Amino acid sequence: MEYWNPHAETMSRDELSILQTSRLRSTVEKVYSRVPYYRAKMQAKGLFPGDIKTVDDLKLLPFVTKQDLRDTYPYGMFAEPLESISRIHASSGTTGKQTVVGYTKRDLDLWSECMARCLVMAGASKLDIVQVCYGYGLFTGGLGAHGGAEMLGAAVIPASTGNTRRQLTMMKDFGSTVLCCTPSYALYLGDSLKEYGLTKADISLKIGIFGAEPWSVNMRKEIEDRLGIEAFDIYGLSEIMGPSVSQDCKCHKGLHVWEDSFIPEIVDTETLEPLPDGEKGELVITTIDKEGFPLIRFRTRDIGSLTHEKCECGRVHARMSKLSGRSDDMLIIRGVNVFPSQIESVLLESGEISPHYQIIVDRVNNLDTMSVEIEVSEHMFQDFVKGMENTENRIRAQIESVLGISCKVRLVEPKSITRSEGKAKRVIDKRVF
Ligand code: DLL
Repeated sequence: MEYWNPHAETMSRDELSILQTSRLRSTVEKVYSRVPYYRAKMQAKGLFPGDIKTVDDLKLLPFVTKQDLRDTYPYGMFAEPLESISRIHASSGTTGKQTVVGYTKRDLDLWSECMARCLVMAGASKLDIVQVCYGYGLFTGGLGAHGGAEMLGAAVIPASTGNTRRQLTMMKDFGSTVLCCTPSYALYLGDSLKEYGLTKADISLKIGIFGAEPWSVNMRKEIEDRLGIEAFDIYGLSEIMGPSVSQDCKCHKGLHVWEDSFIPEIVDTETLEPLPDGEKGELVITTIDKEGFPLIRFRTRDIGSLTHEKCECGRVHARMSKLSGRSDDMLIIRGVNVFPSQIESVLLESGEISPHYQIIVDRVNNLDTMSVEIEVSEHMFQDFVKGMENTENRIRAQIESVLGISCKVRLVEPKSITRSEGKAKRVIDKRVF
């Protein structure tokens, strides 16, 4: 069994707890003294850093939400001065302000270390050729996977997204052995082999590291079969640390959270009380080894469960289940986070249509599609037909520029969208995860 960092990955639970306690305490002290937001929230609860003596005391601390990050936009939650920040990332797809995250040089090294552990956990080594088809940019997928593969000493192909023909040509000609991308794109690449006159025997891939969106065990099997690889599920989020917060090992029985850097908790979605192992709830993460942008009890909105049972792979780190949804209405479409409210604000701003709309998400040829059906108002419908296409195109362009992904827009007759007696059903998601 290979480990990237044998000591960090296989230390005893006792040793890990001691390490977590000391790192948690210094993180809490640091944010209390440097970030007014944390100080105010802790003071409101009558808490001082000294009250946090062990990891169990974590539950005393207040939660942080995405809204808190927006309220302190852009740099209000940074715990280091900008001169110490080496890189800035920002999350995609939020209404209004993005959430901005800063990494010091040491944070970037920690990120690469976590990613290198993930790669080795999947069986990769410095002999591999890693094709990274996650987007490079403010999205953390591309640069995150890239940094880890470089630290590992593998050869990295920074392919980024798009141009399937070129991706497959590179895969074949350059002899890529590890593929990093979203699971839906992996399936699409698998399907496209035939179209370009290739079979899985023409490529050298052996490992796939897929994440950024939910996917099922069945989908894993499909991808493995089509590309002739072993596929791994990698999790992360911009606010905490892009890809490599957790990933499954060769046992495929849950995703190991690198607990020497991130303490995971599962809380009840209603009461926000911590839940025991095995129970499903919202994943909350505290970073204990980050300098630039530490986060205490960040509510991820992702739903899953945890186990601290020892894994057959020998790693001590707790495992989270595959995620089974979110506690908010965020959709992930081709890896891009989309809030229905973003689409709604484009529609309302356009001022020419009625407020009845429906977002239909589907998976066609293994790629997510999104279409928006919007009712035109009665009085517009009379003389509308000729202007219809123009309006559809204009709204489509606005949505695409806000979200950064393509979609279809269709204007439909008045009263043709089913009315609901309670909350309007804005999203019809036909995808099966
Ligand atoms: O998606 C970071 C990432 C990049 C992870 C590449 C893995 C690979 P965000 O854009 O901030 O960051 O989106 C984070 O995506 O809260 C989950 O809802 C979802 N997500 C990420 N990985 C998985 C996964 C990146 N393996 C949000 N399974 C998270 C299910 C995932 N959902």
